[in-house]
Amino acid sequence: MDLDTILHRVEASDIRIVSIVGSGISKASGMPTFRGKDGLWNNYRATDLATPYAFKNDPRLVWEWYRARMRILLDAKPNPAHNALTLLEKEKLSIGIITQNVDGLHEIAGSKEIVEMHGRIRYARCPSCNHYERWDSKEKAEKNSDLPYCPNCSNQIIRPDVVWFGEPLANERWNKAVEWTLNANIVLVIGTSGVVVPVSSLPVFAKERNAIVIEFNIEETPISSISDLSIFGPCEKTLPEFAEKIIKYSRGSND
Ligand code: BV8
Repeated sequence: MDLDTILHRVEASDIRIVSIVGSGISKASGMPTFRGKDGLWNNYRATDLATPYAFKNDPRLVWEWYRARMRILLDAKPNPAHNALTLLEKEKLSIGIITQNVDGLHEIAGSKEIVEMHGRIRYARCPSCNHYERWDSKEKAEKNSDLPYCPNCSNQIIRPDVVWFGEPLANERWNKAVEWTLNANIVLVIGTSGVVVPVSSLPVFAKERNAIVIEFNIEETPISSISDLSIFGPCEKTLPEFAEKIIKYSRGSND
């Protein structure tokens, strides 16, 4: 089915988009993906490092990994794919962005309605007191093997404010993501391999509610089989083209 046919399945004056986003959207901003060949950390797998066990077992290695990612992130800027989602929100066509990414680039792009399902790498927190601090600075990201202890209660090593594998997602984030997904009539699934639970189940909920599911990826994923349309190509190119098309379609209703 082509995009025009699909779009005509929703009222031009009643477009409610939710975007479910993964690391592929930030590739063009210089952020490596988790599972691609240029994966985040070639000699280790993210699932080996982004876990409470890895942090307990070797906090230095885990902090080395996060500092390395932060050094890349400090130079990263939103790309045309992030900006396309901000434009859809400005045009009042987007309910919100459900992102698995922890890089904060949607917020920097100017999007307001965002749920960061897996937390935020630009912040660190103490596991035992309520100390919370920004981590996205040159000095904090520089290569060093010191372990950052909590300046408040000092007996704990602070940790990135992210959700690790094996940790539950915050209820309020999950509830909001489900509410948005059930309220959408178009769900965009952008730059995600669709393997991480529970976010990967959201497109299935949408499909069950007869929402239109459109996938943006450079290759087939498990989401492709439930998508009404898979638009293959780099999303930094395909998403702005889609946004332009759907904005034109929505405006056609007011002409
Ligand atoms: C939970 C934060 C329960 C940290 C992340 C066995 C089977 C099934 C499930 C499990 C299992 N064992 C364990 C689980 C559950 C586990 C899970 O899903 N594991 C996976 C690996 C199977 N999930 C969890 O543990 C979650 N918690 O279930 O809790 C619970 C309940 C009560 C009590 C205790 C526990 C928590 C998951 C969160 C993990 N944290 N990140 C950090 O970032 O440091 S996940 C991490 O993966 C990132 O957030 C990342 O975004 C996310 C998903 O990956 P993708 O975004 O999809 O990235 P990926 O590289 O995979 O894909 C990129 C895609 O982009 C590719 O498709 C590529 O083709 C495409 N692409 C590339 N370039 C472009 C592009 N597309 C378009 N344009 C381009 N230019």
